Amino acid sequence: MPKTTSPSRYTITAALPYTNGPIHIGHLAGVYVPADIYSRYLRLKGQDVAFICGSDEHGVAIPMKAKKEGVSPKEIIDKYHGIIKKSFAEFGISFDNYSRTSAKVHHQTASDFFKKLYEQDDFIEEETEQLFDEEAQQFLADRFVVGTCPRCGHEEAYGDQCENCGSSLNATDLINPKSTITGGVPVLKKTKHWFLPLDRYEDFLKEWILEGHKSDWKPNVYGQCKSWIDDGLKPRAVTRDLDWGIPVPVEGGEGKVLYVWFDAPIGYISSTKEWAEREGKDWKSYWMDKDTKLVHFIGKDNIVFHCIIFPSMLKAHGDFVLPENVPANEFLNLEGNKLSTSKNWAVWLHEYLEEFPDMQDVLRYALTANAPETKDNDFTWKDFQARNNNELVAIFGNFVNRVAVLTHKYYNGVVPTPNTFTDLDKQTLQALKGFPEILSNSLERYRFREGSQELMNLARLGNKYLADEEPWKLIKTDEERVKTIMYVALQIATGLAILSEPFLPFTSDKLKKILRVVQNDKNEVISNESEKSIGWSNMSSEETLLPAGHTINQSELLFRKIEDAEIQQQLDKLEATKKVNAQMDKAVTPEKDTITFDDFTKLDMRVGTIVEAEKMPKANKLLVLKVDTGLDTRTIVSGIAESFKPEDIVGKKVTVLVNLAPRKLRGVESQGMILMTENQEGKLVFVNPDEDGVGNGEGIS
Ligand code: B3M
Ligand code: ZN
Repeated sequence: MPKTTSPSRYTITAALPYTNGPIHIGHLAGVYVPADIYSRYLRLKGQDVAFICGSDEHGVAIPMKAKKEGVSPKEIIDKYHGIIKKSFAEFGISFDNYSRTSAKVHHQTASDFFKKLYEQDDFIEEETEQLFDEEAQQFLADRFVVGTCPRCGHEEAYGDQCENCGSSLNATDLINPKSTITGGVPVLKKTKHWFLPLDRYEDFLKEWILEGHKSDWKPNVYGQCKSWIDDGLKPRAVTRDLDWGIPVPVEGGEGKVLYVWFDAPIGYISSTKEWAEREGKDWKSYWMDKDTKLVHFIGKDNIVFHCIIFPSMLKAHGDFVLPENVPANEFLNLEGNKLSTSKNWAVWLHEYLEEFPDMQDVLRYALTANAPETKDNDFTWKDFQARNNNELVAIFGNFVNRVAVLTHKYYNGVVPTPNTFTDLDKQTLQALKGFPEILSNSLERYRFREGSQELMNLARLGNKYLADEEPWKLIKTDEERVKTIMYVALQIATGLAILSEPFLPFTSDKLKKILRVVQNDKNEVISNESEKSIGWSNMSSEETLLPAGHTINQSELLFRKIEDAEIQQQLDKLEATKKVNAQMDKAVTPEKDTITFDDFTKLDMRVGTIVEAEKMPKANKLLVLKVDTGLDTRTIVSGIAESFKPEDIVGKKVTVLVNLAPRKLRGVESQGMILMTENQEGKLVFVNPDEDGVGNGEGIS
C-alpha cells in the first residue's frame, strides 16, 4: 500500500547509464531531468535526500563496443564514464553521488549480496543447454545474440530482453537466434548457471504491486508488471559465461560473472555506501529503514528489472526496503525517428553543452514541457526554439527584465514601500501564494510536464500583471500607485526565483543574483535586510518575500532568442547523419556468382582521360563523354549527370572497360564503360588510379 506517513528520508535513484556511449536527450527526458527535478524539489522542502547514480560498466554491450573500437573494455568504460559524469555535472543533474560499477565497493557489495542469496538457497543451481557460437567459441547471452521475441515478434530482441515490448527473456526463448559475434546460428551446449526463481515470488509481487500499488504507480508501469505477472514468471539466470563483469563468488563460478542486471541495481546500494562514507552518514538508513522512501527513475525498457527482478532480490535478501514508486517514462523520439546510439541519431548532451553554452535550462525546460510521461513523444528543434523564444524569453525573461529595469529606473534598485493594495493586487498576491501547493501537487505525483507549465503560469501571472497595470505609463501621473505595482511584481519575481529551482536551476541562480538574495543551508532565500528566510514551505504564509528597502542588482538577460539559423544548423547535422546511415543501411549487394580467371582475363580495362563532356539533351542523368583511352578517343555515354557537372570532369583520369560491346543510348553509340562507385553520402565517385604518372591505355589487371 502507498505509504501514508511522511518519510524520514528519500533515496532517489536514476538508472545507471551504460558506459558504451554518451548521454543523449532520450536519457535526459526519460530519466535524469525528472529525477533531478524531484530531488531538488524535495531538498527545497527540507527533506533528507540521497540522489544516487553511477555508471553501469558491465554487460555485453561494453566488450562489444571495445571490440568495435579496437580497444580494451577498460578503455571504453573509462572514456565514457568520464564523458557522462562531466556532462551530467555541467547540465546541473545534482546527484549526491555518481559512482561506477567497476568500483571496488560495488564488486564487494554485489558479491556479498549474491553470496547471501546463495547461502540462503534462494538460487536454483542448474546445468542447462544455452546458446553457443562454435566459431567464436563463446556462449551467447544478452546482446551477443539477437532473434525474434516470442512475445511481440520484434526481430531484433536480445538474449536477455526485448527492447520493443520490454520483456525479460532467456536467450533460448528467442526464435531464429543469431550470434552478433559471427552472425552464425548458435548450437546448444550445456553449462551451469544460478537462476533466480521468480516464480517463487509471484504471490509476493501480486500482493505488493497488483494490490499494493494499483492506485499510485503510473498506468504504463503497473500495466507492464501486471501482464508479466499474469503471464507467469519463470526462473531467470543471474550468472553468465563471460569474462567481463563481477566474478561469481561461489564454488563452481570460475569463468563466470554475475549477470549485469543482477549486479547493476545493487550499484544503487554501493553508490549510497560510497556517498555515506564520504559524508559521515549511515548508508543503511537509506536502504534498510522502513521510513525511507525509495524511488527509482528509469525508462520503460527497465521496468521489469526495477519492478520484478530487483524487488525479488531485495525481498529474498530480507534487509532492504522496496521501491515506493518507479515512475518510468516512455521513449523520446527525435524529429520523428527513434533515438539511436548506434546510428548516431541523437542530440548528445556533451555536444549540446558546447553548441548552446549557458543554455542548460532551455533544454531542461523543452524536454520537461514535452516529456514522454504517458506515451512516446517527439523532440523537434523547432519546438525547442519555440519553447525558448515564446515562453522562456517572451514571458519569463521579459517579466524579470522589466521588473529589474523599472526598479532601477524609478527607485535606483530599491524595493519601494507599497501603498494601498487594489483588489487586483490582492488577487495577484493571493494567486502567488497558491503556487507552491500547485507545483507540489504536480511534483508529488511525478507530473513534471504539468509542473513546468504551472511554473510558466506564474511567470505569465507576473507578465500579465505588469502589462495590464502599465507602470511605465502611470509613472507620469500616479507615482504612488507605481510603487505598489512594482512591489507586487518584485514579490512575484522572488516567488519565481524560489519555485523555478527544480526545473531551471541555472536561471534560479541568476534570478537570485539579480534580486540579491542568498540561499541558506536550508535552501531558503534571505534578503540582507530581513531576518526572515523564505522558502518553498513558508512562502505561502509570509506576507513579504522581498521587503521594501531591499536593494536589487542590475538586470541580466536570463534567456536569449534562438535564431532560425541555429536550428537549421542542427537540422543540417541530422540530415548529414541520415545520409551516412542511408549509405550504411544500404544492403551491400550480395556477391555475384563466382567467375573463372579466364572470365576475368576477357575484361580489358584501361586508364583513360575525359577530354570532352556535355549533357545529353533531354536526359537528366546522362553525360556524353569523349575519352582518350590510349587506344583511341571514343564516345562513352555515362549516367553521372546528377553527380558531376561536365565542366568539372574534363581532364579527369578514369578506369574504362574498353571491350564492352557498343550500345546506343538515346541515339548515341556508347563504346565502353567508365567504372564508378558510390561514397557514403550516396554520391557517385570515379574508381580511378589517382596516382600521377599512370598514363592512358595502361591496362588494369
Ligand atoms: N544500464 C540502462 C539501460 O538499460 C541500464 C540501467 C541500469 S540501472 C540499474 O539503458
Ligand atoms: Zn518483444
